[in-house]
Amino acid sequence: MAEKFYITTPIFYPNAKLHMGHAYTVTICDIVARAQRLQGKEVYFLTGADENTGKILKVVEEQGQSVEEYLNQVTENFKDLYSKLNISYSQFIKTSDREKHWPGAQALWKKLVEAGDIYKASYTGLYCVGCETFYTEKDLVDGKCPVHLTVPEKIEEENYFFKLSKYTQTIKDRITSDELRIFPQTRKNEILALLDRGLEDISFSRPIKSVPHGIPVPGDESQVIYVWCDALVNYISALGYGRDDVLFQNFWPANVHVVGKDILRFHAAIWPAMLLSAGLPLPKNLLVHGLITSGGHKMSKSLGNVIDPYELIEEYGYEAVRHYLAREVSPFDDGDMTKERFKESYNANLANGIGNLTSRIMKMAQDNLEMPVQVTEEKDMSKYFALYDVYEISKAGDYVWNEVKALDQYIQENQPFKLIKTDKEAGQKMISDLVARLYAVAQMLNPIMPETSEKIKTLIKENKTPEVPLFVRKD
Ligand code: ME8
Repeated sequence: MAEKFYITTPIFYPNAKLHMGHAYTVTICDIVARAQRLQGKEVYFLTGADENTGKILKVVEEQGQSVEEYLNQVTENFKDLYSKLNISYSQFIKTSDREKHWPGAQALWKKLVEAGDIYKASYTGLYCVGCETFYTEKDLVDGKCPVHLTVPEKIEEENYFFKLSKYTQTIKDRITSDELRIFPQTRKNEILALLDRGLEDISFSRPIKSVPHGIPVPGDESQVIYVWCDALVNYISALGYGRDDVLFQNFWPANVHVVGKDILRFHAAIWPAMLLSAGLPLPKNLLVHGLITSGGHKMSKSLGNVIDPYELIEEYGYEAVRHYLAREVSPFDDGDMTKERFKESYNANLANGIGNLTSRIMKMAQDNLEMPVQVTEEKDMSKYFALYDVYEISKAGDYVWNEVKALDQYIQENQPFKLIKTDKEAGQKMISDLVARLYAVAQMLNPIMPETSEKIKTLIKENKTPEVPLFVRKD
């Protein structure tokens, strides 16, 4: 039976349009998913929307839509971007889905109760609805939420609390021992430092009036499950936890949750604690990527520097966007992106790089070989795929482009187009070898640029030069 591989993206909030940052997360997940499939694994790739948030209420009211209509529209928008980026997800989970998500969320809640980890308490706190998080005075900057720069709401209410503090040591042990492995090391250190300071119990429910479309707390209809508790459960509810758990049995624990560094604490502390409380295995890996900035600043509407993936897809094609995200943004650090840098990389790596190389080699092949080169699928690409196992996505991209460069250099130094005139047999052999190496490049390219990979393979199988260049230089 094929080895299983379960990978997830965060489920995104539906109150704003997806931008390049979201595109980054789903694209690197897709690249990892495709790399695993190529190695023969059975992959389950989950994504979705985090819908039970109070953030949407204002927008819904302004637009005069029902919550359901609004959410369905947003889902269509999310799916549209995923399809434009050729994201090979298995399921899109919506947390408003009463059939697929609610039973899991409520079943998990009951497990927390059974473990004695839920208790009622009065609470006074500062809540930022943008973050869906409580803050303390000392977290604030000039009295404002450090992320949204808005004054948080002062809340006084009776809530259900989760005994997060109880799990501090166990989580610390699991992370230290890499049973729950966190990539990169810097994020592992960051969460370990947080755990050293100790975790505090956390409010895990809200009054139903704050999120009327939220999931009711089992046994207390006046409260809804806190949106982060509800959202994290998506990773198992989507697999049927709490209803029909065939997929759950097959795919849990997740091989990797991919998240941005902004939500590290939720995934490396709160989620593991919930799983421990419910007696469930922890995910194996957490890939915590950095955030994409634009021209050195956080992307924001007011700065006018939000990079819209649609615009770049329209101008350069979606595979150019996948290429940029895979290669030019480190999966472990923040990465800056500008339209100028995008164009430079496109011209150097795609138009003048792989596009030009394919034309050069296939022109020589078409003109000088009587038959297509008999290529075989290279099975042993272990060195290349090993990079994906440790989420070195941009290094994997570089690995492919190093071979592109090596082929360019080989042609320049050995000039097969001249050799063929003086020694036909030797010239043909050299060109055939180049074609075979180009085929290996196409194979490696598959996770990053699946369509270009197929195009090159087809050209090789038909012994043809591309009728139009694969990538046209932009000026
Ligand atoms: O936090 N660069 O949703 P969200 C890179 N619903 N990635 C970015 C980014 C940027 N500039 N901006 C956003 C939530 N992201 C919760 C998640 S999961 C159970 C619930 C990506 O819509 C990145 O993956 O605010 C980040 O973690 C996520 O979007 C936050 O998305």
